[in-house]
Amino acid sequence: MFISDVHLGARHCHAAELADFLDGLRCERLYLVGDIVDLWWMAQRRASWGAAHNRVVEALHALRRRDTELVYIPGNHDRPIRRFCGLALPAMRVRRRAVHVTADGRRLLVTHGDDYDAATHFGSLQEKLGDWLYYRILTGNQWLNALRGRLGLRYWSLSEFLKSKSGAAERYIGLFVQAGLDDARRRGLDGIVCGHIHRAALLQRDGLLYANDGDWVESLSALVEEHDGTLRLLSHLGQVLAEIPPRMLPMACDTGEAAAA
Ligand SMILES: [Mn+2]
Repeated sequence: MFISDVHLGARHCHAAELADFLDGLRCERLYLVGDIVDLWWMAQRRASWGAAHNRVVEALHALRRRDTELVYIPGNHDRPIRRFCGLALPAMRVRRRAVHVTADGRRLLVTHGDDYDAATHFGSLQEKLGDWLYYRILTGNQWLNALRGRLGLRYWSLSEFLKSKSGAAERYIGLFVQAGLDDARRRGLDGIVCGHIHRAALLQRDGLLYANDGDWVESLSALVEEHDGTLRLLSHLGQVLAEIPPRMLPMACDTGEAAAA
């Protein structure tokens, strides 16, 4: 399983939903694909660390006790943890990036995704301004949905709406996806698993796979690989948002037989 962009300690983190999701989870390995703890927020703002945030940490400990292997790949909001890359701590391994091999043999680059900010012309000033604006919009979202809730209307994401209406956001996302795929191809891999842009996706393009596990601020989603290599994007309630079936694997036996013949 892969999750990222939890932003623990930040005001807009949906820690309770994540804790519920992790409580029922059984998996061999959990990749924490960056921005898990929002050190940036906690240093710049007042940390909002409530009981639900502790429940997430406890749920991770419980997974560890159930023999789930934890791999932490720090992102830009938990960048200081990159100092520990390469270490095998008792609880988890910390890596700058990883290569995950699926059951059907696909080799996937696992990385947070902020490395592609340069490719999307997203500088550090824009990063700071973007973060500020993003959190402002999320706060607007909370107010709006509190009001909608009181009026008996269902949840509606203002920031998703703005992102889908804004051509600049779509262009940015397009450049990000392409930069990720280019990086995977350069490394001779079959695809990429990342996060960072808070836009969950699971797709194939030019023979490569692009998976973005989303976030726990808005999309509340995770990426899972089943035992046969099927990849699924799941909502926090377990709904399947997207799926890619395993690759057929006749090659190994065919070539063997051909060689024997
Ligand atoms: Mn990030």
